[in-house]
Amino acid sequence: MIESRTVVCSHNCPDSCSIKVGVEEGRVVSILGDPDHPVTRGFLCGKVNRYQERIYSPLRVQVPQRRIGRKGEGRFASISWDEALDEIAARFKQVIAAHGAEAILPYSYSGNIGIIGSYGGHRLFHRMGATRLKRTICTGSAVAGIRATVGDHTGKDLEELADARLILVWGMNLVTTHIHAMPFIKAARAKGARLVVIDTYRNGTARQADWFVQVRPGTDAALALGMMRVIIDENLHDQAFIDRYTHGFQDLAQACRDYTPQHVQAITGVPADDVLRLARDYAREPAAMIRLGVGLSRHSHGGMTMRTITCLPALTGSWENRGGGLVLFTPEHYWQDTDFMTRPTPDDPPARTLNMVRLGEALTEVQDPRVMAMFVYGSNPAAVVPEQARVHQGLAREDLFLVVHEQTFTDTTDFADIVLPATTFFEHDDVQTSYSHLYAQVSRAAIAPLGESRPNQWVFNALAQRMGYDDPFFRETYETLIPKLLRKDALIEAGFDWEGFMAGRPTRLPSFPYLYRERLTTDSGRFELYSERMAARGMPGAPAFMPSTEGHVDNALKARYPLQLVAPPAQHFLNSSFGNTQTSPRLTGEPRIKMHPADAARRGLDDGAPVRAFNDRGECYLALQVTEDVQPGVTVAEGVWWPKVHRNRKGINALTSAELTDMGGGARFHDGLIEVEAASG
Ligand SMILES: Nc1nc2c(c(=O)[nH]1)N[C@H]1C(S)=C(S)[C@@H](COP(=O)(O)OP(=O)(O)OC[C@H]3O[C@@H](n4cnc5c(=O)[nH]c(N)nc54)[C@H](O)[C@@H]3O)O[C@H]1N2
Ligand SMILES: Nc1nc2c(c(=O)[nH]1)N[C@H]1C(S)=C(S)[C@@H](COP(=O)(O)OP(=O)(O)OC[C@H]3O[C@@H](n4cnc5c(=O)[nH]c(N)nc54)[C@H](O)[C@@H]3O)O[C@H]1N2
Ligand code: SF4
Ligand SMILES: [Mo]
Repeated sequence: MIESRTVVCSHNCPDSCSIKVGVEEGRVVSILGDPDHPVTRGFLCGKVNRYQERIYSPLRVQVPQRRIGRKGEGRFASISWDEALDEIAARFKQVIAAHGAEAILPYSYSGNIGIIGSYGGHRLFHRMGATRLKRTICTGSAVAGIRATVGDHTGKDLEELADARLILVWGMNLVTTHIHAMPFIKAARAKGARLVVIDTYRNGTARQADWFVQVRPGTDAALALGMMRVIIDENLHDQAFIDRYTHGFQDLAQACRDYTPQHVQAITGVPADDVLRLARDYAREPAAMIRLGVGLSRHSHGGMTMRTITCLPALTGSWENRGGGLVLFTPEHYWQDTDFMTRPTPDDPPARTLNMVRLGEALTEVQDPRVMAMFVYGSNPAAVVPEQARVHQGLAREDLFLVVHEQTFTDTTDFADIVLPATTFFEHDDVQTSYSHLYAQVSRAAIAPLGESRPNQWVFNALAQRMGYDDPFFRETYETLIPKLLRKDALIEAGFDWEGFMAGRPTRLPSFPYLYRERLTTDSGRFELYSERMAARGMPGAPAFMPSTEGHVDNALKARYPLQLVAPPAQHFLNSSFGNTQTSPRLTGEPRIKMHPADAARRGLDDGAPVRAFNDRGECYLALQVTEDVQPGVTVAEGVWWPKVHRNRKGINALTSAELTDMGGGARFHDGLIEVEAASG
C-alpha cells in the first residue's frame, strides 16, 4: 500500500516547495508538488522531481567513515557512531587544550535551510568558544545594500507580482533560480503586464521577456542613476510620497545630475534612448514592480548597487500601489524566534569571527590561533567557496582535523578525517519559512533515515554530551524545538492558524506591505535617499555608481585578463548539490563557458573547444560555448560543478575572488577577470 506524506524542500531555493511523497514499504516511490500549496501549485523543479536519485544515490554516505588514505584521496573505512563521536570529542578537547577553542572552526551554510537545519549547531560551537563564522557568502551584500535604503522592509509579497503591470526582473534568472515566481508573472502578463529583464547576458528569463536590457556587469547603479535623473527632469517623481516617506531627496537629485542618458550609455552599454524609455515606462506605470536578484550584489560594489536601485520605487511612490514596489526577500525572519539557538549567551567564552568567503585565508594564513579543527555540515566548501586553490590547500593540511557531516561523498569529504552520514529532508523533521513567499510549514520525515544517517541535531546533541556540556538546549529534540521556532503568541494575535501550522499545513505568515507608513528601521524611519550612517563610514551617503575594482575598469590587470567572468547558477544543480545524481549532470551536459563570437575568433577558438580559463588565482578547464547571448568582453559559466569533474580537479571557483564586497561581507562571484586559451593535450 502506498502511504502519502508531506515534506518541505530544504534546499537553498526561494520556493520552499511543499512536496507530496508516496511511500511504499519504507521507500519513496513518488514525488509530486503539493497542489494545495498556493506557491508550489502542484509542480516541482526537474531536480527534485527525481529526488529518489539523490536519496538512494550510490554516493550517499550511509555509515560513519574514518580516513585511511591521504588527504584529498577520499579513501575511508567504516566505523561505528560511537567510535566516530568519541574520536571527534577527544580531538576537539586536545585542540582546545593545546591551542584554545578558537582553533576550532564550524563551517556550515545552506545545504539545509530548515530552521533547525541551519541554526541548530550554533549553540554547541558558541558553548565551546569556537571561532564564529560570518555567513555572508550569499545574501550579505544584497541585504546590507538594500537595508541602507529601506531598513528591514525587504519587499512586497511575491503574490503581488500577479497584479503588476510592469515587471523589472533585475539581476535574477527566475526561470532557473525561482521557478515558482513564473505563474505569478504569467498571470500578470495575461492581464497585459510587460516583462523587462535587465541582465548581463541573455539568460533563460531574458528569452521570455518583452524587452531584454543588456548591461555591462557591475554598472547597474549608473543605469538606475540615469533613470532617476530622467524621472526628476521630466517631473515623473511623486513629490507627495517623497515629502512624506523619504529622507534626502535633494542629495539624490544632486547625485544623479551627471548621469545623462549618453553618459549612462558610455558606462553601461545600454543605448541612451533605451535609458530614456526605461525610465519613462517605469515611472509612468503605477503598478511597476522591481524583482531584484542577488546577482547584482556579487560585485565589488554590489552593496552600493542594491542600495541605489532600491531608491527607484521611493522616488515614484510605486510602493503605494498593489503590484508596485520592490521584492528582494520576504520579512519571514521577523516571525522566527531563534535567538535562543543562534546568539551566544553571556556564559559563552568570547570568540573571534572569520568570514566564510575567506576560508582559504582562514586555513592557510590566519594565526593566533591557527585553525586546527573544522566541523563542516550543510555546506560543500571545496566546491562553492572562491579562491578554490587556497581552500583546497588549506583543507589538505595534514595537521587540520576535518569532520564533515554529509549526505553524499563530495570534494569536501575527500579531505575529511571523519565523515558522518546525514539524513535528507525526507528523513528528518524541521520547520521552514521561505525567503520568497509567506508560507511557513512543518516538515515531517516521510521515511526512516537511510543506513545509519542521522539529522544535524542528533549529532550536535551527541557531541555536546561527549564534550561534557549539560545545558538543557542539548537535550532538545526536533519534537521539542519545533513549537518554539516561531513567535507563537504574536502570530496568534495576528490571526495566524497555529493549530493548522502544527498539523503540517502551509500557513500564511502576516506581512507588512506598507511598513513605511508607520516607521522603517532606518535611522530616519524613512526611505533613505541619503544615509548619514553610510557617509559616516566613509561611503557616499547618496546613491552612487562606483566602478568595479577588478572587472569593468581599464587597468593593468585587464590588459592581462581582458574577460570578465559571471558565474551564476545552473538549472539542474542547486549550487553544488545534485552532482551526485545521474540526471542533473547529464542534462547540464559538461562544464561550459559562454563567450561572444568576436572574443572567440580573436583567440582562434571554436564552439565546443576544450579551453583553459585562468587568472592569478588559478585555472579551470571547461568546454567553450560560442554564443551571442553574452556581450563581448564578458564570459558566463553557469553552475557550480563538482571540482572533481574538471580536469585538474579545480572548479569554476578556482577563478573567483575571495575579496569581500563593499558592504555586508559578500562574495564577488560575478566580477573577476580571466583569460581563456585553448586547452593543451
Ligand atoms: N536551479 C537553481 N536554482 C537556484 C540556485 C541554483 O544553484 N540552481 N541557487 C539558489 C541560491 S542559493 C541563490 S542565492 C539564488 C540566486 O539566484 P539569483 O538571484 O538569480 O542570482 P544569481 O544567480 O547570482 O544571478 C542571477 C543573474 O544576475 C546576473 N548578473 C550578474 N551580474 C550582474 C550585473 O552586474 N548586472 C545585472 N543586471 N545582472 C547581473 C547574471 O547574469 C544572472 O543572470 O538562486 C537559488 N536558486
Ligand atoms: N561560482 C559560484 N559559486 C557559488 C555560487 C554561484 O552562483 N557561483 N553561489 C553561492 C551561493 S549563493 C551559495 S548560497 C553557496 C551555497 O553553498 P553551500 O551552502 O555549500 O550549498 P550546496 O552547494 O548546496 O552544498 C550543501 C551541502 O550540504 C549537504 N547537506 C544538505 N542537507 C544537509 C543536512 O541536513 N545536514 C548536513 N550535514 N548536510 C546537508 C548537501 O549534501 C551538500 O553537499 O554557494 C556559493 N557559491
Ligand atoms: S529546489 Fe526549489 S523549486 Fe525545486 S523543489 Fe526545492 S524549493 Fe521547489
Ligand atoms: Mo545563495
